[in-house]
Amino acid sequence: ADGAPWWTSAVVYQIYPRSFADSDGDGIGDLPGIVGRLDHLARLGVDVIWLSPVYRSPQADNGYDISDYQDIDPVFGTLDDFDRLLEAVHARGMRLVMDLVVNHTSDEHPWFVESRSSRDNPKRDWYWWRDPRPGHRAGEPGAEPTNWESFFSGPTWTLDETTGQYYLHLFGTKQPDLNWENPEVREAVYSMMRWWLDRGVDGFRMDVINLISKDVALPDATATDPATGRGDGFAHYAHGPRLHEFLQEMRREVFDGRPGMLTVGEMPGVGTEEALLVTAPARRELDMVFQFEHVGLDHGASKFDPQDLAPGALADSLSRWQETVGGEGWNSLYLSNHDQPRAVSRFGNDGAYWRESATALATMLHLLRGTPYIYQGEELGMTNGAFETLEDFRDVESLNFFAQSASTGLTAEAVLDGMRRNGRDNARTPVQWEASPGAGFTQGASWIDVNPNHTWLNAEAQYDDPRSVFSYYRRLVALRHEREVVAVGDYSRVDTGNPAVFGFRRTLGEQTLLVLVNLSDAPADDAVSAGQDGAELILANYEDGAAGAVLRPWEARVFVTP
Ligand code: ISL
Repeated sequence: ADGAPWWTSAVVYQIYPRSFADSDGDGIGDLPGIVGRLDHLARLGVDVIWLSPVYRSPQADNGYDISDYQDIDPVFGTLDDFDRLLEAVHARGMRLVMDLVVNHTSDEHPWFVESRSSRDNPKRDWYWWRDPRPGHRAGEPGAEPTNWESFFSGPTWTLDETTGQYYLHLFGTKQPDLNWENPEVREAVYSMMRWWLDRGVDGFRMDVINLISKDVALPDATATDPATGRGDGFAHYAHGPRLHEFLQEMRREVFDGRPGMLTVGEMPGVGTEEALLVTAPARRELDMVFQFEHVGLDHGASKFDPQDLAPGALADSLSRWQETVGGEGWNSLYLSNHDQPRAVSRFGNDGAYWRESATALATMLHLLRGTPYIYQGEELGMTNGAFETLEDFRDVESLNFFAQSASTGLTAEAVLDGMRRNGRDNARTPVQWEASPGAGFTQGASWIDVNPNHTWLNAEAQYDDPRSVFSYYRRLVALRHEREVVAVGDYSRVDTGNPAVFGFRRTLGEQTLLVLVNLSDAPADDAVSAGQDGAELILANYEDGAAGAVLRPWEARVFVTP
């Protein structure tokens, strides 16, 4: 659209390299593996690849713990492999966006190794070091400088014996938080970012970027869990007083004079007001953010205590973000990524209505206002993993939670059930390319089990099938390229009289797109009458198109006028 940024009509595809394609048979995906599968992305028609971290890393959190920002981890390849990938991506007219993990580093990063070496090391202040709580002996339970619970269970502080002080880590013990208050830290990060842009990358997805500014007083959480004595410190370590200042500074220092870039900030717990501030173009912060409201709807006491969603809850949440952020600001649209269970298993019905619900959810997501993200395998309708025992899981978040749950009174079976439903490993089983053992992902032994359903659910089986989930995703991606109304049309909700049926309109000038999606297993009467007068059906996910006024289970129809 005239004057609209390029990414309004773009679709982004996320690659989690560990699980995408393994070229050397070590059971772990790698960069040459990605190059070998780029035709898949070209066929799908996506515009941008977001590559999850491939930097040098001890892999304590699968690369979200970086020990060298300017090198590639040997499990993924070399810098030369990276340059070849970038060239191949550009040759196909796509862009490549790197993952930027700068709230924390690995404890094996030279910056941290120096910082921990002595209290007066010049890099001491690059991280958050604090004395034990007054009146407590270093190392005893409760001596941590704050009572915060970390994202990966346990305290957010670990004692370093060398200097008798604690360091802050909002995630795992091997992921110490950088101190963004120190201008040297910020300059080091910006110069590393410029180095990648100079190499040719097209922007960054910024990991937990809303956590870089903290309340420097580091206040305790007020509510605590009696079982652990710890609580949620989010109010003190997220959206701190200098967040917007840091983002604006980064924009000036890194992105000024470089058009065509993409910046997307991952912001767990962000609300609509803050998201609008970050994405309103005039404020010059980020292009868009990942918000978490809709992926928290089914969380109970924790994410491992999943609850069933009320009908309409998903649509209500997404609709509210459309109305509050999507006009002046901009939304990222996603249902899955490497941290979330598979969308079709979580929000759809991966049994009786597998194909219908995968395509219904996709219709909803891709026709909202914002930039859609496809997570690898979602375009095939990949489902949650088949994890039987504890030994089948790999993720540090799940394993730490399981270890801690023994002391919090939950039964092992209940926790395992939660991990099966909501654990991050669900998203991390290998991409299913073929029916063969190893699913075309690897010739070796995969680092995490391939889903047994790859025998029928795989890319090869879907490419030439016009009814496949893959073919449907192709049409959705193409629609955004072909129709301006999809890219930049205004959003308004349509009341369908049935909470399970999500209806919305997109309008641009005289043109209107009407989207009706039944997000349930039950047929919905009369849901269609709203849209039929004079409108042309341009997309539907049941073979016989628009038959009658009843929307069948997980049926989606898209009309355009005039
Ligand atoms: O996965 C989550 C839901 O429980 C979040 O807590 C997640 O850890 C959070 O969204 C931050 O995610 C990002 O940073 C983490 C990393 O483990 C995730 O993979 C990454 O996407 C720490 O770098």
